[in-house]
Amino acid sequence: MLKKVFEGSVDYLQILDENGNIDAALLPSYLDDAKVVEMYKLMSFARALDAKVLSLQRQGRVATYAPLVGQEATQIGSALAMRKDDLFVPNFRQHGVFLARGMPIDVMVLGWKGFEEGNIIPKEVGGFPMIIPVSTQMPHGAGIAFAQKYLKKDVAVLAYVGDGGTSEGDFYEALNFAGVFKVPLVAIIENNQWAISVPRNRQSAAQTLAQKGIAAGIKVLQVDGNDVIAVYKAVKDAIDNSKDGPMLIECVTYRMSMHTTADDPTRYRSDDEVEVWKKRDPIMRVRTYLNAKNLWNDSLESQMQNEQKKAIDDAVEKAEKFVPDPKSIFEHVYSFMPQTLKEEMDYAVESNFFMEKK
Ligand SMILES: Cc1ncc(C[n+]2csc(CCOP(=O)(O)OP(=O)(O)O)c2C)c(N)n1
Ligand SMILES: [Mg+2]
Repeated sequence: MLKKVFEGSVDYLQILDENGNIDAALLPSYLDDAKVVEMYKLMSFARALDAKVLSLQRQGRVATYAPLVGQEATQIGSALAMRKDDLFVPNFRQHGVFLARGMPIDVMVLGWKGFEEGNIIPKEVGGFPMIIPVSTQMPHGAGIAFAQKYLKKDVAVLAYVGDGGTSEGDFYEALNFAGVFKVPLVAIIENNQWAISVPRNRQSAAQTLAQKGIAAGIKVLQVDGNDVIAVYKAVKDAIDNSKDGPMLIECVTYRMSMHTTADDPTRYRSDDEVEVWKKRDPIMRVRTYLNAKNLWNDSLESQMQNEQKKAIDDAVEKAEKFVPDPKSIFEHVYSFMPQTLKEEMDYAVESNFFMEKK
């Protein structure tokens, strides 16, 4: 006997195309004009913050930085879809998610300056600290989602991972666990086409990254990750259904800039490729849409830009006045601090190690 025992498919969702045209039949009824304006403002804010931090890094005023430019729709669309008590685990590029969830900008800047205090996230933000080891946040996310279910809380957990991160064992283990235990996990792949210098087509021979969830028995969807409305709808629907189990959403987007400030993308990718993606910009299409509906204009734009610039400049000024407690890098590692570490801590305190030497 030979019979087919499984067949799968992956849907792709786009609602607002790159020219600003909307697919009215797919526009969710719960999305009003004010929400789209909010999306536009937050995406612009995330981009303005990104540009500022990049320039601070180039001046030696913050340490290594991972730019988000190009990925605003994925980050803002998914963050705005979260309910008040929902939680999220980021990797290292989700500054837009933090911004949309109300993370104080000056605290984010502290993190980029390398201070532990930048990892103190207000509870209402619902975020966990950024992580560097690729994909380790995924089992955390699945476990946190399991805890919500165990505690009978109606809380969903969003877990962000890159295209590169989907090749890690942690990614599959998290999805497998989430599927078996039907936990309220919404796994979001930010497929920005690159994992440092490794392109998407070297990452996996699978036609989509979304289909990796099918093997785990969970719902999957591929979304235009540069369409904030599609991302919002996909994630909101996944959250609304999260009590019934997890979902994997692949957001197809593009990393317009370098991997981090330690990277030079011109060494491994062509300008032509970047030009193609420039035309798919996530912010421009929303502006075109809002302009056509008379919901936006140049004067609103310059007012917004001024407000956002002031908020960013004030936050940077505050962060630059921050005096770090040298103890903070030693404490909270061991419950009983080893003598050798204590000696190093005492030396750091006595010698004013972190203060600028005059
Ligand atoms: C376990 C592990 N391996 C390698 C690295 C080095 N590294 C940091 S980011 C990165 C690529 C991540 O690519 P992707 O998951 O697509 O996320 P993106 O940077 O594109 O947002 C690598 C290999 C690491 N931090 N952790
Ligand atoms: Mg990537």
